[in-house]
Amino acid sequence: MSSKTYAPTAEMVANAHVNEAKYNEMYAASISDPEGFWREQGKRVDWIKPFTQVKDVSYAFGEVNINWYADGTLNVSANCIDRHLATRGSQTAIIWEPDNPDEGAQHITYQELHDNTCRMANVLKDLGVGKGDRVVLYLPMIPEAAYAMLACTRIGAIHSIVFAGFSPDALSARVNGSEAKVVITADEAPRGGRNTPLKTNADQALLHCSDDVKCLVVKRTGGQTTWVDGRDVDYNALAADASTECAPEEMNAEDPLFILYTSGSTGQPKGVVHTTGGYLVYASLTHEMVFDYHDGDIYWCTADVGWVTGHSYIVYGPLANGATSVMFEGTPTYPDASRFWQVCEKHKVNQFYTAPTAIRALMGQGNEFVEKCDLSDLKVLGTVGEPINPEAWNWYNDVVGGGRCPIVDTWWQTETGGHLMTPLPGAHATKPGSAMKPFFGIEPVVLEPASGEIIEGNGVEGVLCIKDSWPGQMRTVWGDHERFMKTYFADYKGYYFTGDGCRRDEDGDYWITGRVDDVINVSGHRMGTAEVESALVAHAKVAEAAVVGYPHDIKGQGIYCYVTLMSGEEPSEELRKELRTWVRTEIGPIASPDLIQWAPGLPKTRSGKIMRRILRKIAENDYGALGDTSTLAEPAVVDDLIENRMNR
Ligand code: 6R9
Repeated sequence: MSSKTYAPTAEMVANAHVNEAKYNEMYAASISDPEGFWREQGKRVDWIKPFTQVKDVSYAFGEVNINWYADGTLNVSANCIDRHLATRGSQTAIIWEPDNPDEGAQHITYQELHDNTCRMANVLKDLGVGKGDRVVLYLPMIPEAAYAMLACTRIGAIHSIVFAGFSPDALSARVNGSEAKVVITADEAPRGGRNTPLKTNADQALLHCSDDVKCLVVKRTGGQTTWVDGRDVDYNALAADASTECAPEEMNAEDPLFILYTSGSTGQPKGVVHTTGGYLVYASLTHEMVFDYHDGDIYWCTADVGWVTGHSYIVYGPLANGATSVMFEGTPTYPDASRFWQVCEKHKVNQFYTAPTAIRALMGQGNEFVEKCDLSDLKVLGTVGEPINPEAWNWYNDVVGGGRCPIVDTWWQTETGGHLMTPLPGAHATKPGSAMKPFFGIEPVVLEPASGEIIEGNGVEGVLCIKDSWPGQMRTVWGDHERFMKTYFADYKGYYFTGDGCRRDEDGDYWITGRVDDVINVSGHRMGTAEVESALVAHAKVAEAAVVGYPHDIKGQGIYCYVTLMSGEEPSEELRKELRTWVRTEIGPIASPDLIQWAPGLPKTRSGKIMRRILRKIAENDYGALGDTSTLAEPAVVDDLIENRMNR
């Protein structure tokens, strides 16, 4: 394991918000006096009624209850827009870069953001949306996605964004799960030169939803085909006449801000709930510190607003800080593998934040795509979503960053609202692949997986939990507080259980080793193996299925499916294709199986439990190390699976 460190340049250290001494001092203060630390940080946002209480948290199993700034009131859109108008009304808030570069970028000022957000808010109000109502967004990466998010916060509605790559089935499940009043979508979503028929997908989804749900349709390409009178509403027509003023609703700090569905190890995706005050404080503080954002910088996070990264680090964090945030509709390789770097050059990007899967894909295309662009404005590079392998890290550092831009490898989760572990650009010498240090207020603990005992000292490995709360933490699972407690607070009592494993090296720096549960991470997209399994067994010809991850050069992990067919069904290449398409329609293209192995039987214990450990080893091509197989009901099943494994 590489232990070479990369120190920030003297210039970076001198200009950064936080150098090493300041990090040590602030971190120590945040742990010894969390109340005092977060009281001070709470002042980052504008309150309508200032808070007097800071933290009121119980991690006690059975009564988990998380509150921050609970008696304060505020409005998120006022913090992200209105409070900047006096000083930066004509500053660009969002630079929108379309899928096709020939279409030309848009620069949206804070004043324009205000006017368009208010228009959207008024349209939603006219549709009967009010405080506490849910609105589902199923949109391309267009400025209207940001307007819609901010418009919801303006009127106190709770948004739930469904990534445009999800299928109609996944969309209807989320519309129903959150009992949304309105779905906001667009005619089509251009990505990588191809158009996804979003409205057509929404039409299919809405067949399975209440007739009362309205569909607000934004025009993107003009490729509209169907229209359901009485249900579908033309956004552009209404927005043209809508007022550009809409008073922000006074919200309690603990009122829900958004729901975001994410995958876990069991069952269907759960609706992660974030609330208003603590989330905004945390998103804004981490955005400024972790990217070392300074006034006037151009900041670009390549994520989609359908993921938590897009929520916290395209919209809420940057806009709360009055930043200029780039919003990109396209893909890293369209029109060619130079696109990211051309956008960096064109908009003089200073902070660039992307996922390891994109870095690996671009690294494979050759350096000339990077080298032909002027990347001299870059100051800080970031990665998120999955562990980054040292080879990709080094390429990012050397070829993209020219060896002078610190890489912030940010570890966090949908549940955490913002970064929990990451180096800070001016404070830490980095190590390729290490998330390095806890952020302010975060106290990681490494636990013995079986006993839950704390493992002290350095050079240790175990499961990663967090002691105590931070303001950006999720508060509950939508409609199911029991599930919230069971998922995060039951296995290791008194701690927040992250689901990740980690190593604390000899220097005390942290390395995330990956999920310790049945969650896999495919191209940085989080997926429960159980979801893919239930999609497979929903197919008439499938009797049983077990899904595991396996190492994949570009995606990080690929989806490996063991499928047992109904008796009488014959395996064939056509059926493989059919099952792949089936899973894509059930969940979405991101869940497309990479490998499907026909399994006459699955390895099970005598009590009937599938032994996933063995399936994982076979998929990893590590069948020499199957471990204890003595509890197998039918050992011969394993020999067959090894014999016929897919990725030799
Ligand atoms: C923000 C986001 C969360 C899971 C998390 C972990 C993995 C995220 C990582 C990382 C290693 C990093 N993960 N960042 N692993 N290094 N820098 O990705 O949220 O989609 O909820 O995924 O992603 O396994 O538990 P989410």
